[in-house]
Amino acid sequence: MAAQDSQRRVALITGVTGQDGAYLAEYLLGLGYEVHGIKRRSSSFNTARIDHLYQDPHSRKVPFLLHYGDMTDSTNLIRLMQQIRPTEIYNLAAQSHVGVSFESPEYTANADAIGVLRLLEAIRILGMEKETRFYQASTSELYGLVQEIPQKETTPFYPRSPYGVAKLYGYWITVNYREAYGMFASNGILFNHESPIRGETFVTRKITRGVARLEVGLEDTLYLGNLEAKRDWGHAKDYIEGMHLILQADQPDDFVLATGETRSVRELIEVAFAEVGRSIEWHGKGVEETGVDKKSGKTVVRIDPEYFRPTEVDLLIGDASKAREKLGWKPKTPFAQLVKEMVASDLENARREAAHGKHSL
Ligand code: NDP
Ligand code: GDR
Repeated sequence: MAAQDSQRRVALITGVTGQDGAYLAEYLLGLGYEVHGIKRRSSSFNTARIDHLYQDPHSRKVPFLLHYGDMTDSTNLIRLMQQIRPTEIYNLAAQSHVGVSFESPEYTANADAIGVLRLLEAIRILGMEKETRFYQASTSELYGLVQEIPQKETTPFYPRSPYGVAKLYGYWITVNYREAYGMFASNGILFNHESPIRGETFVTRKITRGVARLEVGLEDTLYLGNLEAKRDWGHAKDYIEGMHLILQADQPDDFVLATGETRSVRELIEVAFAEVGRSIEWHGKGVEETGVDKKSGKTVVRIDPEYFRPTEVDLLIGDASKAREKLGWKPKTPFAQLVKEMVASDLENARREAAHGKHSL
């Protein structure tokens, strides 16, 4: 590598339009990286989470460039890699919804499993093994059926969805290319992380958005699935810093990022409603269960069996000691603060919608 090349800090982020991609792009721009992102062609705008990065004059000091692409298209990925020659790749693109992966299992495998192989092969085909570091967005969904708690890097995997199985391939092909070709290729095994820009169909955002819309009078009832599932929920902003640290380590390796705390979906609902001064009383059992707002006496939560998954992950709680010891990473945002921030942001959105209505065609 030329001396000048070793100074280059050029990141390629797949999935830049998603929650993590948006936060990571902003973070890396702040560190002075030239940032390239891959976005999919869509019939409507899909860059809402990163539009401000164009507008923010502070971000204009370094280039932020978007390229059309798709994890299912090798030709596109190889061409972009050749053109950009990134020093760091963050592979965040994925069909990331566990429930949807049961509906679209083959597509999920194509994007989430073979997509990882396509990127690793692009590095190899272009002879970039020594100049490019690779981060794979692995997941606590790999643990699936509980084998050990808390879950850590050495806990056996037992995925419980087409998403989890596809991500299992992504995990192992990353390890294999590291061992076979000496690549700097690392997995971040991240437990659930959320934020005000979390996709609206993931349970945290669905709940905080639902609470806000109920409060403002845009909706009456929040329909949910399994209330007993337990997750280790952290803030996405803390986790993207961990992704960056993983690629700055001396050696490529695999790291769990988690808070070490777990809560059920039911507890999350209670905490979110408490943010707007409401407490929930539970009635009935199973799919007949309802959540009643004590203040108004109205039923605000109902169960819709459609949201149950054929196989569920019951309990996730991570042990991030390795990341703390080797990378100096630890989560900063307490759960209560995360929920507060999400409800406040969704209240603002709901009030804006109530005042101005939705855009129509
Ligand atoms: P999001 O669903 O918010 O974002 C996913 C991104 O991938 C979007 O930019 C999406 O584009 C893009 N994408 C989907 N399919 C393709 C494709 N075929 N080709 C190119 N781009 C594609 O996910 P998060 O930001 O929450 O997660 C980032 C990554 O981390 C994902 O891989 C996820 O599986 C993984 N992960 C997430 C965790 C979490 O708690 N958030 C925990 C552990 C792992 P578009 O905007 O057009 O849909
Ligand atoms: P998860 O997140 O499956 O953990 O995957 P999600 O928020 O979708 O579900 C968490 C738990 O809540 C239960 N649940 C519901 N889930 C959704 N989406 N909608 C509902 O109405 C509902 N009711 C109950 C689910 O059954 C589940 O047990 C997320 C994604 O970001 C993955 O990409 C990532 O890999 C993992 O987190 C770590």
